[in-house]
Amino acid sequence: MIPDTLVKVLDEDSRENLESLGNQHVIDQLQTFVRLCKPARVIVFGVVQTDVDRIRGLALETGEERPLKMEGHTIHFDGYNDLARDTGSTKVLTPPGMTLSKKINTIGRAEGLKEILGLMDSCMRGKAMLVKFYSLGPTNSRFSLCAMQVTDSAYVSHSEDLLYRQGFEQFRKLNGGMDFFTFLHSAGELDERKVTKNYGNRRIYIDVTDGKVYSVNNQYAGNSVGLKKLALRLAIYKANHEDWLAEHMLLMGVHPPGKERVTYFAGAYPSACGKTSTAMIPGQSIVGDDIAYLRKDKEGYCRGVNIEQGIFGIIQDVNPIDDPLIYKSLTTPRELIFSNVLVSDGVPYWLGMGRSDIPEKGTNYSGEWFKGKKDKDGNEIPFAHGNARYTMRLSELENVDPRYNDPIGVVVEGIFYGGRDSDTNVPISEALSWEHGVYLGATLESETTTAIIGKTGVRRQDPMANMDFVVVPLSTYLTNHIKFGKKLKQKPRVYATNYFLRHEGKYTNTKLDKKIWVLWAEGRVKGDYEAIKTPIGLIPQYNDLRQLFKGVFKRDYTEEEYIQQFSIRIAKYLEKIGRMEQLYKEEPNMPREFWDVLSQQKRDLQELKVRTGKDSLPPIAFV
Ligand code: SPV
Ligand code: MN
Repeated sequence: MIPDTLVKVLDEDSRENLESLGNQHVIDQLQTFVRLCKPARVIVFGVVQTDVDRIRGLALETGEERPLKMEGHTIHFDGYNDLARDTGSTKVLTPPGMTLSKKINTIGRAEGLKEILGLMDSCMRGKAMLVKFYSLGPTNSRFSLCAMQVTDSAYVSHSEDLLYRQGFEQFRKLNGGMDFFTFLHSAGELDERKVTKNYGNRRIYIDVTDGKVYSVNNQYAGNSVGLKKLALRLAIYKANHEDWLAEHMLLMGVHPPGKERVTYFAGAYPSACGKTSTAMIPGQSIVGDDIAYLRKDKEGYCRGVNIEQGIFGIIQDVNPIDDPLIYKSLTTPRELIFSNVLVSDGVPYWLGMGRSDIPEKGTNYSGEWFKGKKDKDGNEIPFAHGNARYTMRLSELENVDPRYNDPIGVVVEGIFYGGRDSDTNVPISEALSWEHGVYLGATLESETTTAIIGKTGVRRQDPMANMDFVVVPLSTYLTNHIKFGKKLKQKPRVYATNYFLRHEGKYTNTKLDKKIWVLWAEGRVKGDYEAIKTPIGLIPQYNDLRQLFKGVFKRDYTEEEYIQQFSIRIAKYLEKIGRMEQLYKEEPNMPREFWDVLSQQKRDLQELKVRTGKDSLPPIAFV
């Protein structure tokens, strides 16, 4: 039964769609949201393609997106203070009795609900409430979850149409059940640039026990697009109460040259640590670049699916040399949303795009921009933002993996944990065991960048690149990882990567070198290479890398480079262990396995330091 409150604001199609969905829980929630947000009208989208086209049209109509010169391309701007994930305003609602790690931002459920519902009161006055149904993950799959997005932002809806699979039919298959996530979002009042006005009242509150997220007064997709990082938080909660993993991970097929095989890897990298460019390494295939669900299959293998079908990628430094595949996709006609780049004469420009003819004026995230424009603190505003993005479907890419939509997922044989540090980790190492692999994930660190609001250049601890999203105690999350692997018959091998090592201030590797590390890991999984055992893990032998560099890039990789890159920086690793002890001693009930690995490494490294009197040892010392 559709109540009168709803009937009054629904058009004929919307009413039919809602009726054919056959879910009273959906109707009840919508009724509550309509009473709260008081939209002028409600559009409930169904299954037909015209609905998908209509949303893009709406985004242009409302002015949240503007057309660019290239066919299918549009530009969207977020507010000047809303250009990255806002961890400060994002909180988990905790009912009485729930305690989370100190690192996780929380607010009492009753208090938080009162606050956010207060902020959302009448937030859609005069606007349309858009209601869409999606599938997180491929449809007809045991991995996938149903998600309902309710928003007043056509940009949010349009982004979701590019990024996620349509799920109306999947919702119908719930047969009226309530096993779905709900995301209620409002961009709030917009100014003449169609940018959120009341950004000071930005809030993102996660109601994990009720499977809902409320997000208000923001537009940046990491805060507004429910199915992305908001759903990841709900999924992590669900996964940790069941027996699977919801991870901030890419999925890719690795194709060693000259061999007829593909080996699938997952990979977690904090923002701006090379995740998308790893997933897009030339010659490999992409299944997903951001979020994966992992489950054990009947045979005991680890299987993974991409819960998305698109990319919301950082555009800075995408140029024909470093990221040729993405660059090509961004400069040819297709349905694509740019955000927070510079636009001049309908052409987008971004930082590090490799062009020397950047215009001296145009429109950017600060409004009308001109070279030399300063912000209110007197700092010069760059022509484009460092966290500017592009949003497009994976199917647009020529390197999309043929199985990216496979409902049974791909067998994950390896996992990368990729940090960003200038002075500690070697470019690639292999974990000594699954438990050591969990340790490598748990001790991931990155030097901060613009993808998270805050200072840049500070080391940030980011377990499994998931710190912002873990809504259970960290110890519970890591225990779940250890248990997950223990149950597998065929455990993925785990690798730590670091593409950002420096020597005398300069990067020791080119951006393309990651291809070699990835191919080496693939060869390890398949038994092609021996490795050198060190206290921090297994590292490559010089000869294997030399041959890989020669074969792939026709480049002579010198022994000097190898020693510089793969020396074990004992003192630095010990400093890192110190930071990890600080972080994790705050966590009650940490899995014993974590402390076992940490103590072992500490002992080995200290013993090595005492024995050799050295702060750093070349690989040869371990042969
Ligand atoms: C990331 O920064 O990890 C992203 C973009 O994938 S965001 O949606 O902001 O999380
Ligand atoms: Mn991400």
